[in-house]
Amino acid sequence: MKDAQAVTIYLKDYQAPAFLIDHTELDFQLYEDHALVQSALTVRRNPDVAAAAQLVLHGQELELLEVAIDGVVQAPGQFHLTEESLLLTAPGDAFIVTCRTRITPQDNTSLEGLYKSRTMFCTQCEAEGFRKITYYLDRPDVMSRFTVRLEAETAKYPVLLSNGNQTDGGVSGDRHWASWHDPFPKPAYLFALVAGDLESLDDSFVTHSGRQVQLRIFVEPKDLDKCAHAMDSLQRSMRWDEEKFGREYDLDIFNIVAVDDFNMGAMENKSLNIFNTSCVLAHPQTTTDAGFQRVEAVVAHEYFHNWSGNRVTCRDWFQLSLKEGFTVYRDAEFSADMGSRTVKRIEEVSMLRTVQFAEDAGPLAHPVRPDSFMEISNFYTVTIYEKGAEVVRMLRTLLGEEKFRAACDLYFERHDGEAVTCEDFVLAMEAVSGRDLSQFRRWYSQAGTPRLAVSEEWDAESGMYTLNFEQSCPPTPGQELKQPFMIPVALGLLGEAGALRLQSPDMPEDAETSDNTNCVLELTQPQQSFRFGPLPERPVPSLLRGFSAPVKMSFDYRPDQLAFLLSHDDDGFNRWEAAQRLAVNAVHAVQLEAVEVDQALLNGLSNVLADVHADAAMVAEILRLPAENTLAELVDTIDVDGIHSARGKVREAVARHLQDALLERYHALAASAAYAPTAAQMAARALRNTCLSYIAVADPERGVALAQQQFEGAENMTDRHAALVTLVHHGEQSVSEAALDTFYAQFKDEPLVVNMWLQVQASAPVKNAIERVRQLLEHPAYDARNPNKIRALVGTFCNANPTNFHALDGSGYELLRETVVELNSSNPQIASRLLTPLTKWRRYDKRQQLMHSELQTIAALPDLSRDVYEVVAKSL
Ligand code: B3K
Ligand code: ZN
Repeated sequence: MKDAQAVTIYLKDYQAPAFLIDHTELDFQLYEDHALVQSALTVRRNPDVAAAAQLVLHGQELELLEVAIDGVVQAPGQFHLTEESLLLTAPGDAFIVTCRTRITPQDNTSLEGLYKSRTMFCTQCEAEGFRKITYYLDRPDVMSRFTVRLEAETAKYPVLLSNGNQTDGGVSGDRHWASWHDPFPKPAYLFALVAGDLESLDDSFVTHSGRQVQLRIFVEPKDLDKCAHAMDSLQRSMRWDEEKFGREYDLDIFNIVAVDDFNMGAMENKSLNIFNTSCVLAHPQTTTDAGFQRVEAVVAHEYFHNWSGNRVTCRDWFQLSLKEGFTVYRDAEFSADMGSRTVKRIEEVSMLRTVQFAEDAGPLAHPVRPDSFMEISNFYTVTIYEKGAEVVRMLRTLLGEEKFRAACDLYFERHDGEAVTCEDFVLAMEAVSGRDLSQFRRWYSQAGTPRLAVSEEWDAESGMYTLNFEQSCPPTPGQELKQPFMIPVALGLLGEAGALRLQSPDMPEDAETSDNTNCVLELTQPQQSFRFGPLPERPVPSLLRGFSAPVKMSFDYRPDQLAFLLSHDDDGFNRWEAAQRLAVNAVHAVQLEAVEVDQALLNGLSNVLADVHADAAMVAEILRLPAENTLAELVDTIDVDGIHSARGKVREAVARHLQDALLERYHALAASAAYAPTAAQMAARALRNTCLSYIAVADPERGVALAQQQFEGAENMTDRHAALVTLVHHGEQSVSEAALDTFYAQFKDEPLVVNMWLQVQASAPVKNAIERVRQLLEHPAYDARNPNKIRALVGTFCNANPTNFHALDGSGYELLRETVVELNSSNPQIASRLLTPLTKWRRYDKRQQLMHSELQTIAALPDLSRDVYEVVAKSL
């Protein structure tokens, strides 16, 4: 690690750019062993900033061939080159910088900048990848109109794409070229280019005001039959954004390109979205329902960025959540509208609790708007994305549907074409609602998950019911003391006969109440009480409905009260929540004193399973016990084996108690129609496969036999995959091996299915898992350069196989360290992301030392990337 690379960048040091670039002209000559990039930048001084003598352009890993200002080639003494910049003397207020650089996309394994994925050229520029293409003001507040010409060999790269509209093209010898112009000014992070041998699925969309948009999804020819779902998702997203947010598409072309080697899910480059194949390809034979849903969600997310991100972008990277949190909120609402709103919310909250709360409780905790960073790539986190979306959701809850929508309209209208801040977003919310959101702003500046302790008082004589709230927030790195948050608490009070009418002497007259049985309390003080009544009976409170705030809420519910909420709450989310609380209590009780599993849980789940009219997806969610990682998040010191074994016992008790009903529903839910990714069918498959896995727990012989039948007869990947998981997790070794071999033989030419095959093995809670993973690292199907493969094998093992990853001999930690060390030089972004499980070392008792020492070994490496350095240094 060079000291210069361990530089921390602070939000408080933000300065507007001294120069702007009105127009950017780029010319790419793509060859088999290098690429030549020629740029012409129309630069002018920023009139709002004190004059600077020097223009400092960003650049990394570039070979500078020539730089000229207004046509005058600069001699070596006239410019200054460092490892990360090019300094030029500005001749006046406006001038043209032309630059020629040489790069080697073929050797670019970081998958940032211009690189090759299999046979095609593609780019990834967010956050700071453009500087690996040419010298530039690579910061989001410099927005420029781009004109791009690209040229490559015709036979190998028949398709040449960039942002905006194609304006020209032609052939010269065995090469051809295309010119593109994007009329919308944009930051360099939204630039994209693709050259490859691709085919496309074509369709169209007519916008609200009648604009005819050509839609194309480009893939390798073998994948053309897997694009229909993405196309359908895109069209539905475009319509939905018009209807729900009044946002219309603004160009005549919208292209999506699928690439195999990609560091994340997808990228929202203006009119040329680039996708990881895993987030665009879908076919019933090769994709599970979860895969179909992911494609729908990611297509929507990237499309929605056209407004929340592209038309209105971020001033600086500290504001990342301005576009990401808001866009996650938008895609979550879209998915909720497409399927079951309650199930979608349950999925979001499970993930938030397991992953984001853990981040908030660890050494890398940071606010939704961070104050500082070393490497921005490390800040594409669940806090920025998912907690950021929760912050937007709370604004919606506080303002109400209508005012929230009006405030979004105002935000887009005020800032169209600008690079702005989270503060601008909140200001729009204030302007429309007339509210003072000063205290609410702490959600952007304070890290950590607030605790909310709730208690009740009941006065039988007067019928007055009091809820007492006490909020606090634990310290996080650099933030010892926290100020109280503004916390919206949605609630209802339930009586024997149903929801009670709410009247409270402590709530303002105009408080947001959707009806008189639901209300939203606004907590602002460390301690606060609200009275309700007079009530006809002592109620059971349904608190934090729909998870109205990202907090850890505690209330001393009795088991019978939870059972009551599980069967009677009209808030679907809180029905699930009641089951989760019962399950968590059962696991803790078994872990502490090996007692019998609470009847309230068993009977409650039994009632839910028996309700054939309830949404099957919701039933499946309620039956699913909290994951080991979720349970780990609830305790200070994590006992990996204790959690695993206690959860296993509760699972067995549930499985045995429900055995007959599980079998009955398993058979009753058998498919009667051809596969379709509809909400109803997906719900049935989810519940049926949940039943299958429980049956295998209660009666392995029967479960394995059923799984075998299902595996052989499956007509879609959802059922085949679920059966495979059951066979591998519960079958004898010979059964499990045979199924894995059959599966591999059938799908070895489908990379995304091979990833599932790796995942199933990496997550198996079986004895020899680590050896298996080591063997797979050598398997021809594995590719140590492909992020999807790395995530499927090593990522899954470290994150979804707790007992094996945390093996007491340290073998799991060693495997992770070896992988990180290898990736540190080839792909630092993936290396640092993979490291996350080791950063939690303080939470583990006897394993601490082993985890810590692996981190130290990494820290001592001579050439640590900035990405890995930051994570390791902050964790140690
Ligand atoms: N904006 C991109 C993420 C880019 C990550 C760069 N390391 C995808 C998305 O959130 O839509
Ligand atoms: Zn995004």
